[in-house]
Amino acid sequence: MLLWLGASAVATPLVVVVLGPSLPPGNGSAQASGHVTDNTVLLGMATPVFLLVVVYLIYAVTNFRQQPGAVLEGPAVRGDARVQTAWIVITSVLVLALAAYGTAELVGDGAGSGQGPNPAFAPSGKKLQVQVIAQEWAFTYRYPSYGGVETPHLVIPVDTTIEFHVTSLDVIHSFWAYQLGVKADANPQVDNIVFVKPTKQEAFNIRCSELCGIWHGYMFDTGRVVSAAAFQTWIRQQQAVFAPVAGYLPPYSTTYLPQPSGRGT
Ligand SMILES: [Cu+2]
Repeated sequence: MLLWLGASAVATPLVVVVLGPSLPPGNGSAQASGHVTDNTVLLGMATPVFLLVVVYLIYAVTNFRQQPGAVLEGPAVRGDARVQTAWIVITSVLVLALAAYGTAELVGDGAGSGQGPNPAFAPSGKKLQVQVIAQEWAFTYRYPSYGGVETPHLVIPVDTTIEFHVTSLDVIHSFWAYQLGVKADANPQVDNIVFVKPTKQEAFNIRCSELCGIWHGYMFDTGRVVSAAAFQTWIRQQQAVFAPVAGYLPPYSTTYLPQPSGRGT
């Protein structure tokens, strides 16, 4: 017990203070920073549990080793009210505390996960809507507040709450913006809403995280978080570049149907 207490007293602060800040997914958004905190809490709580197992194992291997020539096993230990009670109480407290903590974190800011068409937890204040359209095998993005322009790249302004509307034109995909701490399923005919507030101007990785067909592994992209001014410049460029095809786009909608009528023409 003393060995375990000593090891925990040394290792737990080290894990929390030294390892914690470098845990995934980084600090690209308020939600991603929340994930880092959550991962640190989980790892910090798991450290004494892990050490209990390891310290006991090493102690048992060195101290309960069978002596040469011995043929008998030690006496069986059956039932110990104190140990059993301690085990049930401690593990219950750990799991229930994590459930409460996880719920509080989720209620706080949605934690960067898709909340479906009617989000239970929506941040207040100004939001920029960006639609993420998945299809085999690429993502495209529409900006309804900029005339519904559709672009093959995702660029968003820093320190702005983004309201992603994630949908699919065909099969089930999943929109995963790693450094932003965002993951949301892209289902056909579903408007899956996810909120994120990027806090760092950086490039971020986008991947499809739902096996969606033969080129699923190539369904990735690099997005960028830029300054508000740079975003304005970029979105105007996109509007100009895509102006000639704008007339061929379907009107902006939360979901889209495939167009069988277009086949064979
Ligand atoms: Cu996909």
